[in-house]
Amino acid sequence: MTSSLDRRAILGRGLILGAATMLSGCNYDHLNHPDLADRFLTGMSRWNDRVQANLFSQTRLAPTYPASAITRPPRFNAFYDIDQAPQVDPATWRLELTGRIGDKRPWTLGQLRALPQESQITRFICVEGWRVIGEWGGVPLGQFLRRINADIKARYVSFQCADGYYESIDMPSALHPQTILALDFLGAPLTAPFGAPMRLRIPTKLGYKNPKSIVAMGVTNVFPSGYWVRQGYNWFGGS
Ligand SMILES: Nc1nc2c(c(=O)[nH]1)N[C@H]1C(S)=C(S)[C@@H](COP(=O)(O)O)O[C@H]1N2
Ligand SMILES: [Mo]
Repeated sequence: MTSSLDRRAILGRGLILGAATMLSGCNYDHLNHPDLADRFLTGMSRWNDRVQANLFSQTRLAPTYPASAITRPPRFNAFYDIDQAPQVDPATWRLELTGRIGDKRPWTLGQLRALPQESQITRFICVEGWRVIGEWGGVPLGQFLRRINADIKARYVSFQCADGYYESIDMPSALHPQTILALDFLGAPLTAPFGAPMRLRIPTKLGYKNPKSIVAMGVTNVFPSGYWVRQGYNWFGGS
């Protein structure tokens, strides 16, 4: 019998693969019917978002692994080469808060480190076709959202990064117990290429939904989209 987790995984990947296939398949058609092709693709992708959101369960956990399974060395990816990663000064860095949040005072790294921390060994999947297992530690996002008195009935949580990257996730995924604002990677503070001083680690979603070097976080009902989503990737991005 196929477990619901397996079915969700198969369906999720199938939808993403389907969208990717159509994207390349439509390039030719695009020459003749640019508006129609764009509208069709965006419509399909938003439909995929809804299907995936309905299949998502806040209590279903992504698989965790033993320390022996950790991939070494880790694998870097961004829309630039590793030596171009933004250098953020941890002493002056602040997490800025915007939107539907009761207490919008910015947070220092020291304040975030003083909160209860959790760490987990999970699998990270990039749509480019590779996967690694790593250990990330930090502050559970759901606990943080409640602490800053965020409107957890709002639809989206958005993230802005030091390199201009941006992403957003649905509120149920933000409140998932394995979704963390990661400060540590492989047992040490995050390094610049891997998202220092803070990144989102969300093992229920694909790699591009894990923004690095976050400088601002917002809570909103207005669809914030994302860097790769604007270029045709599916927004929900479940793994
Ligand atoms: N700020 C920022 N975050 C980002 C990206 C990026 O280019 N900039 N790339 C995303 C993609 S596509 C992937 S696969 C992962 C890679 O994370 P890693 O370098 O820790 O493997 O970061 C994601 N978060
Ligand atoms: Mo990725």
